[in-house]
This record gives sequence, C-alpha cells and structure tokens, in this order.
Amino acid sequence: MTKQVTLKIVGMHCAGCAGSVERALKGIAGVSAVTVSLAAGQAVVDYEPEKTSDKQMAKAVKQAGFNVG
Ligand SMILES: [Cu+2]
Repeated sequence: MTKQVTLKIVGMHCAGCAGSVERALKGIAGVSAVTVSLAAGQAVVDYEPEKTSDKQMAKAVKQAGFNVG
C-alpha cells in the first residue's frame, strides 16, 4: 500500500533547486510520485513503506544539498 508524507525542505531558492529535490526523491526505489512546491518549501512524496522510509528521503535530500526541516 502506498503512503504519503510531506517533507519540509530547507534551502530551495529557485525552480532549479526544486528540480534537484524532485530528482533526488524520484531516484529512490519505492517512491512513486513527488510533488515539490517551491513556494511552500515542501515536497509531497507517495511511497511504498516496505521499500523506503522518510529517513532515506531525508538522506537523499541532504545529498542533493538541501535540508529537511
Ligand atoms: Cu535554485
């Protein structure tokens, strides 16, 4: 079953940043959909909890150069 989590992303300044965050999250196995909102500073992620976790998402976001608040 798919779950959804909203991550607060710190450090996004432009559409390029939002694109980087989106790519980082979409690259995780088990993530089925990502919607990044630059204005809201957040990412809404649909994922399969057996395959990934919000901890893993936070790690991917950090590796892309941003932080999860
Ligand atoms: Cu940017």
